[in-house]
Amino acid sequence: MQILLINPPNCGRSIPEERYGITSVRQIFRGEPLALEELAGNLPDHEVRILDLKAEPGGLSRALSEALPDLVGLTGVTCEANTVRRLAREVKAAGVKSVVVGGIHASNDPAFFNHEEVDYICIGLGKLSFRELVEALEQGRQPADLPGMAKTSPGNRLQWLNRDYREADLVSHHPPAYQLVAHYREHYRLERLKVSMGFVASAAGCPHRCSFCCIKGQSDGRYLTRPPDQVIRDIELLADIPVIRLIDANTFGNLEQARQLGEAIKAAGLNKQFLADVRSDTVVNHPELMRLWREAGLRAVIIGFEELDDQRLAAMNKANRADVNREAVGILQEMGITIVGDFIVAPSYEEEDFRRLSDYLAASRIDLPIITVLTPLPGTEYHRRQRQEIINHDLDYYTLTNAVTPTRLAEEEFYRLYAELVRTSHQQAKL
Ligand code: B12
Ligand code: SF4
Repeated sequence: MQILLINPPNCGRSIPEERYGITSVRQIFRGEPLALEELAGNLPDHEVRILDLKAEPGGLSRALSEALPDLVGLTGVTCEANTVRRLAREVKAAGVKSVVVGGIHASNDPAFFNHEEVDYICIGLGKLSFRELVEALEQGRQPADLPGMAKTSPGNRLQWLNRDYREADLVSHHPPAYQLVAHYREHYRLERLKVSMGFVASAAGCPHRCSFCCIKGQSDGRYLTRPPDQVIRDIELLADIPVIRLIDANTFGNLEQARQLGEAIKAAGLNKQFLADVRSDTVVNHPELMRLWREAGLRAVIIGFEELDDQRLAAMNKANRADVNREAVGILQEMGITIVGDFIVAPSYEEEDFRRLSDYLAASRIDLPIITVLTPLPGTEYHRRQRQEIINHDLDYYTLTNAVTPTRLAEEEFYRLYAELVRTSHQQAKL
């Protein structure tokens, strides 16, 4: 079967830019479409191409005219969801028989794609369900009972069988088809350090349940890990790439597995630098694990600090404390590990809250703060709680840099203070 997998272009709209001419909060991120490479790697008997519209924004008509695929698969996050539907319409209009949508938005809000331009919606990890679907379509069947794969039924309530996600659903014995994006490789760079960066997955999901986080939808709340030898195989496939981003939401969610993977990477002598997500309580409770990973090449970590006080952390169900966050920064700094710190400003922020965060960041040893706006992402607990408060339902704005619930300050004032915080924290960045 001829399959075209499409990564949507960089998209998303900005309220501060459109209403107040503030352009400084707009962010452009780059990286390879690992989800599509993973799906393609599991379809070795088919002719699969990957079109990365982030790297090649005008590439759709070229890709469709080169050879009309039998099936198109699209991925996307929430701010890309409208674009994914638009792309699906274009693809259908070109005569493609089957269109399948998956990814983090489809997994958390599948009903959004229950429209005629989409045939199937993949809910969760989906590597196995996608292969099963491709095989069925090839045999001329249109299954409506594949676990983890909803058949659309526009106008009706979307129904599907849940997939009970297990390690087997990671299908790690096939590596991602990195070769399919070789011609885009120059786009996948860590701009700040001017180096090429590759993505590798070692785990899926997260054992925690922060109320604002959409990761639960990836594997129906399970935390699943891949065998170390298969992670190392993937790292080795990215032979010429010096920096590897482990894209797991939480690389250290299973301590024993993380220890084994760290040991294995160290023993393999891969000579790579790694960037991975870790919680601050893991750092504080298991500094020996961080030390091991430092020796294995861990160059930088991304930590969700989110807020400055315990009350607000508790309201997010972060299951962590502000003093633990502070202690983790000290431990990592002593080990020479660079810290990228995520912080979330709430639409309820007042001038004093912005000032407090600004003072904290100026005094802290966090190398690169990333500051987003608290957003009720569909599928999250926070969305369920805030549903009635949402004033902006256009998913183009769900970039995590817009307030989609009312700001307590006058809106323009909120964005001016937010933009100022982003600007000064970038100026002070040590990375
Ligand atoms: C790498 C990454 C990126 C890369 C994406 C590379 C690309 N696709 O071009 C870059 C750096 C470009 C990026 C950008 C952004 N990102 Co980002 N990113 C991630 C990260 C760290 C990993 C994603 C990943 O590769 N996962 C690995 C793959 C294998 O898993 P997966 O995507 O879930 O895919 C599996 C299944 O979903 C399924 N599947 C996926 N697609 C499809 C398609 C089909 C057809 C099928 C059948 C199945 C299927 O199969 C896959 C294999 O099992 C996640 C956090 C995380 N740890 O997951 C955030 C994350 C996805 N990003 C997020 C966000 C918000 C953004 C940005 C808006 C920027 C920002 N402020 O953070 C931009 C959006 C781009 C834009 N402006 O248009 C949020 C999304 C929240 C949401 N619901 O929207 C996440 C969850 C992080 C977070 N803060 O919570 N991101
Ligand atoms: S620890 Fe991180 S990945 Fe896990 S639920 Fe919380 S925010 Fe999401």
